[in-house]
Amino acid sequence: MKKGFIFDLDGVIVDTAKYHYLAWKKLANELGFEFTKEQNELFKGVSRKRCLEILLEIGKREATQKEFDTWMVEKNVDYLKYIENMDASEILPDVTKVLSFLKEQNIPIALGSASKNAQPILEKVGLLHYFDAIVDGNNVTKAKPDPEVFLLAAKQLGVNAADCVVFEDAVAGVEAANAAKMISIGIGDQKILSEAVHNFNDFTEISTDFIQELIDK
Ligand code: B16
Ligand code: MG
Repeated sequence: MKKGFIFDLDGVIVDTAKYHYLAWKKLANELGFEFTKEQNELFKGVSRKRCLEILLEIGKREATQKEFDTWMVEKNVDYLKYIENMDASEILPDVTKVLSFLKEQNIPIALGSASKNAQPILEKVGLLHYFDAIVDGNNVTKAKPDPEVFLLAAKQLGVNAADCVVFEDAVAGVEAANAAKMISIGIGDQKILSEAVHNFNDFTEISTDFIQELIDK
């Protein structure tokens, strides 16, 4: 059966969580409260809108619809400034090794990200050409843990959901991959991502032999 591989972006291909953190922290500080790195963990894989809702809960702040919309834009304007100078040096270790191996085997590759900034980031770091399909926050109506993003990616690749492998760093993302009946691979802390079918700290621990086994299964 033809296999497809789906990559999350933030935390899997690049560490943009640090830039999201700086932009959310700036907004929190402007609104008069603190926002810690630990709290930023809650934002991984979560849509921008949901992140702002959580931020306001943390700061115990009410917002009118107009304020909410303004802060969403403000955070993204700041985030775009932080990612403006991203380049290939920000690709996480051995991600390119796995992408190149899949490409050599003619295995279709998709991006499945909650971010609305996914495509420009892939362009900046020079990885866009690896991807046969890009499904991101601009294409879906339901956020992870809903499987919509990954099911749409599988559809665009022309691969059955059950024949897809998903690399994810967020609990919501692993849940979404499992809900889509895909093979979930957790990238990061195994204790946090315990629901994943396979776990690795990062791509340096993933051998091409292991990828080949997934392709041949
Ligand atoms: P944006 P992923 C997610 O990307 C991030 O993990 C999450 O922290 C962020 O809020 C979300 O994208 C939306 O990003 O504001 O750029 O649309 O991990 O699903 O690739
Ligand atoms: Mg992620």
